[in-house]
Amino acid sequence: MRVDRVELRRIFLPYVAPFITSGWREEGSHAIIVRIEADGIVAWGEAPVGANPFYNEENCKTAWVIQQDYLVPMLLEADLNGPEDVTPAFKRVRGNRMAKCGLEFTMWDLFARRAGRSLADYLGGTRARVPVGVSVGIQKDIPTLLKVVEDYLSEGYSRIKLKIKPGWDVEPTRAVRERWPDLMLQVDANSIYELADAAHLAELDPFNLLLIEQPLAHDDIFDHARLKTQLRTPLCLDESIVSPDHARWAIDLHACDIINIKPSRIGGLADAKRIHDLAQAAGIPVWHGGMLETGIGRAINVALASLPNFSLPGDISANDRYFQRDIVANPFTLNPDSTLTVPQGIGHGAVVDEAFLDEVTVERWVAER
Ligand code: OSB
Ligand code: MG
Repeated sequence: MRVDRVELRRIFLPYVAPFITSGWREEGSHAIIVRIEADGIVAWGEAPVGANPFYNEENCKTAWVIQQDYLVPMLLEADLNGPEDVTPAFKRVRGNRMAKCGLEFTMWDLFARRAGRSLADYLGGTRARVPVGVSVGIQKDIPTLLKVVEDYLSEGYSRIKLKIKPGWDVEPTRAVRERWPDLMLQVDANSIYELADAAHLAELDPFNLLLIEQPLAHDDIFDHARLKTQLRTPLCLDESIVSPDHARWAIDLHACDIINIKPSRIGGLADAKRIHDLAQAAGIPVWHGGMLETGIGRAINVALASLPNFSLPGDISANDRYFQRDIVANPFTLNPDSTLTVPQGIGHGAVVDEAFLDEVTVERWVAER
């Protein structure tokens, strides 16, 4: 199959509240929204890039340039037999996985639609509902944090992740754990610590956390293997796992107990599925991370999270946790059991609100064959 037309949009869609981690603060989504036409079918996707290269090396401007100058021309040249052919077609472009994912996701939606199947079913999903939680950014003080967590729990979320950093780690985690002794609780450091901080990180061990996510450098595997021997809390990698090879290296080196899968970080759904499968074969649980996606990326994440080895709740909250108004007409709502329902319609199932998308579009670009 040949692609006929690709339309890219940079958007800005404000969050309900700024999102603050150990390394950055963002006020809204700077995602690139992708629309592709092929074989008379229209499909949509999203590259959930941010304003700054503080999570990984990319930002919304680098992804925009790489898509226009390299990836879209390569896609228009390619003859695709299925969505698995997209990543190989981009092979000459090193890295830039977020730029790649926006196009790759859209082609999965397109092929699923062509097959008349839901994306979840097309990917091999087995669940009708996926368990989810909330990732809580760094707050100004502990009373504020307790109030924010309490509000999410009263909305029905049953798992909370706390962003941590030096000076905001043991005490806030202790405060949340003391207030809710049975809560499913985990923490995420976004690469701010060093191996020399191992004894400090071990102070989190008494809090019965599900996991600690990415304490050390964004591109490290070796030191995480060292650190893991010094912690009782299960160690989870996010930033470090950018490909199936990285997952294999981390598993072989015993650098993690658990893997966070974000298909955007990995450059697409095909490689994300490979990581899911190899982790399952190795007995390593995975869970679905998030990049504060719009409703389009969120629907894609929900579809992937319906695969069988996603065994912990995902960072895939309902749309209203992120945006007052989203660019889709059918946002997810939280079920009382802290799950989201996997869409059963054709493709990923997100219905784009094109009029509102126009309102939040900052820049638009089109290429045709
Ligand atoms: O490290 O998991 C992360 C958001 C942006 C970039 C990195 C991360 C996050 C989150 C939010 O934790 C997860 C979500 O709710 O989308
Ligand atoms: Mg993370």
